[in-house]
Amino acid sequence: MRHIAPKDAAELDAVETREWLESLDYVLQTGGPSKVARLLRELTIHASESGVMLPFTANTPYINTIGADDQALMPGNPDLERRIKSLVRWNAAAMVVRANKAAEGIGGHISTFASAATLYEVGFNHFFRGHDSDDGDVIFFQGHAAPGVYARAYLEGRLDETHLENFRRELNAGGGLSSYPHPWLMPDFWEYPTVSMGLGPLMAIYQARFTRYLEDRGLKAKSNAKVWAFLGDGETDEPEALGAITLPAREKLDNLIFVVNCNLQRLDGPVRGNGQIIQELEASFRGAGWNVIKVLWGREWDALLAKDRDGLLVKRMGEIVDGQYQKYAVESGAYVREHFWGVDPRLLDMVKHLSDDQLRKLTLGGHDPIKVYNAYKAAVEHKGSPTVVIARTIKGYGLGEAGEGKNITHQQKKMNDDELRAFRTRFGIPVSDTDIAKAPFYRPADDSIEVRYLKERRQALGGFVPTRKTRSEPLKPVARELFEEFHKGTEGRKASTTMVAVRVLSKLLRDKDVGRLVVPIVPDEARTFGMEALFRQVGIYSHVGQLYEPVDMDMLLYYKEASDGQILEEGITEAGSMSSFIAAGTAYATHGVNTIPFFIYYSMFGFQRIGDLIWAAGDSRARGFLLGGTAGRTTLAGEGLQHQDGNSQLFALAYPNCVAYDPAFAYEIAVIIEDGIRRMYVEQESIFYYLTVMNEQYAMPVMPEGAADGILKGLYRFRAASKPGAPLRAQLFGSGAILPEVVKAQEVLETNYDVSADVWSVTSYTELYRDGHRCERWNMLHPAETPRVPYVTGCLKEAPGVLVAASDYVKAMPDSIDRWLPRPLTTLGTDGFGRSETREALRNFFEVDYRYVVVATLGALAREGKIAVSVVQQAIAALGIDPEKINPAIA
Ligand SMILES: Cc1ncc(C[n+]2csc(CCOP(=O)(O)OP(=O)(O)O)c2C)c(N)n1
Ligand SMILES: [Mg+2]
Repeated sequence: MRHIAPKDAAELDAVETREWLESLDYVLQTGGPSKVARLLRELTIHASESGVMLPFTANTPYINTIGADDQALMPGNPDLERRIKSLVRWNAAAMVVRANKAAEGIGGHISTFASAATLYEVGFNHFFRGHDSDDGDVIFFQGHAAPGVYARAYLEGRLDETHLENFRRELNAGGGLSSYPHPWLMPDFWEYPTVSMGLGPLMAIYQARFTRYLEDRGLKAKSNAKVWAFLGDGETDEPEALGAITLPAREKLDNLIFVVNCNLQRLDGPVRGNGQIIQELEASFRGAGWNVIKVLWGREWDALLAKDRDGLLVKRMGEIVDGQYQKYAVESGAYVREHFWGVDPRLLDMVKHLSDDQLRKLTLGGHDPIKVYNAYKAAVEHKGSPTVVIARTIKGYGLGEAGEGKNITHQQKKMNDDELRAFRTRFGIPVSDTDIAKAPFYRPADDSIEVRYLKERRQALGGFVPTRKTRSEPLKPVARELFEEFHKGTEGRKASTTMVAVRVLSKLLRDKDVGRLVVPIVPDEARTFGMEALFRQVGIYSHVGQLYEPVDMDMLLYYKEASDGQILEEGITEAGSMSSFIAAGTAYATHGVNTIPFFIYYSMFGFQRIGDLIWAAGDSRARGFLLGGTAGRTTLAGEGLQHQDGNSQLFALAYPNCVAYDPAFAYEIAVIIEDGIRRMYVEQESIFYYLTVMNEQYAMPVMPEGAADGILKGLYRFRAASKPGAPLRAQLFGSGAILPEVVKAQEVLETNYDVSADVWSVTSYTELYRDGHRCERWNMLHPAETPRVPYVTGCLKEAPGVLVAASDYVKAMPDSIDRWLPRPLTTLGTDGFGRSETREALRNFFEVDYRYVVVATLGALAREGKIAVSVVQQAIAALGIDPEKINPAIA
């Protein structure tokens, strides 16, 4: 074989490549893209049949997905839009700078919005539809970009200078602005909270899915509304951000658009200094089945790419790692020429007509309105799958020396006079040098062409965005008859509170008024909770219906999927289910539909696992019922440490608008749910409910006369002492499945120890605790007035004897009300890690069965000198308790 010099080989390669490319161009010109695609497919097959192993890649080259030739012209007035954008930029930055001048440490972010301004402004001027239109979009704004959204609302005349002045000073006179999107704090403005990174994109996915659900079930007219989620590239590190992206592709949610602002930086530094976040994201989203649109290069690059016949530039673009790209962003044009272009004389040649300054100013795709417009246009027109727009930007764009592209930029909250002046000049803001130090806000007059333009645009697009308001009418109360069967008890038949809750749910689903509004949500656990009858009764929601014959078709309760199915069977994702809960629980505002979600799940995987989403539900003013199933540390037998929940009631206490109950009996559940629907959907309170329900079966008693009020307040006397005048007295508190143990203890105390006890059902320590503090606070602030008496104090003030509480949750629950009781409370609870064991063994281990209630009561009586210590010792022995057993709290 003839020896070929390496140089010749390279040239041959180049010639060969060019020939292939020219052939391809010919096919493209004569046959069009589909023919090219077919040929490439054939080639791939042929190559692999011939033993060629093609490396897998889910990536396309490091260039814009939409080529310059395929671009549409941008409507509107680009110059005016640029001017408006500059004003938004200025006011957003001024807001943060001023907040940090007035009060040290108040914080705020300039750089996030600076990088995303074009991404938002193109949306505001051309795409985001307000709720006044039938197609109102739902937009999840990146939390740290909030200053930009406020700045725009200021130009729109929706916020005034006082608001901006009080950014991050929500308690200041005149009204302030919350740091981030919080519907709880700004209920007329923000729709959804996003600042806990990762939750926005996740909630957006389920919001898009829930919109489809409403449409498919006929609860809302079909529309073209979109759900937009804006997120940071660093944010995609959060498992929640990308963890559910297969769902919208599977469900073909073309009403969902993600926009990832790839400024290549997170808080501390580069997102993927040694890699390329854009390519990584592209591969993930393409792999998941999304329509991916990369917007990497601004219009100035089009001409350069057109010259790139041999693909040298594209290759060079694709081989630079992000840390290096960030370096180019902060360096001079000469540096970029030498280091980026200088690797190949042919590349250098391409840019020889550009000055260093021009070279430095070549814009990126995410800063070019035409590129962004085309990406969004393609996204909203795309059918059959969700779209992600991956836009490349520079963090702190426009800040120059104050932080553009620098690692510190995320934290930059201040700008000195020089930096402000430079920023002003760059964006042409009419603020004089003398005023610059004050960083004044600037809004053109109402009849200025800028303000008129932006208002016209918003009007054409269906009103201001974001705007939150309640768009539904209050419901009528659910008819009392529905709940009455539960007040009567089960006449000795055993049932669990889970069975009762599911029966209430099933009856609600049949109700002619609220039935269709009920949204059962379950993460692959319906059978665990005995809900499988609902599969058939109302069907499992699936947009496409059921494309297969279910294996259990011949059974009564077969697995029925239907496009108008009502159950959201989410699969094994509590986070996804909770996001559905948020979508359904806020539909009264977002969609004008009063859907009532019931999300039932393994209680341990609720607050403990997805507490941040539950917090977001509270912030979002979501309504509905969370049902923590298989709850109770000792009630759930067998499952062990990871499953047995003795914590969730404690966690729930910290969620301000979560009303939590640990009910024991059927009628308690019925009373709570009936009242919950009334408070949330009739009275329109911004609260949601948490009920723990158990799988232990026991007979459900008849509701005692007049118990309803106490059930709701958190405490009522379930069974009075049979000998109220007895010398030895006690008050026993029990909750949930531990209440029957307490009732048993009452009997043993009476029979064997002559102690006569009242038994109280504590349905909610949380409610008692809140009421106690409410009264105390009022008393503190009104010292001259008759003190208010906490409900629990009022109930117990005359009650004689020692006080003992037992619950299946941590001891902190009963302890939380101790201060409002007439005497100290002896507490039994389940602090510690669970165990795989029988219920009986668990209750012995955690010291919460009737025997411990007896011993605790006797011990308290002994401490008061009412009985001899030896009686307690004898009881310990007689009841088979080992006083030297290990302490479950630390075992
Ligand atoms: C769950 C969570 N963890 C941490 C933070 C703190 N945090 C706020 S912004 C930020 C960096 C954001 O980077 P990126 O997502 O790339 O957004 P950018 O500002 O660059 O647009 C971090 C870590 C947070 N808000 N939420
Ligand atoms: Mg970033």
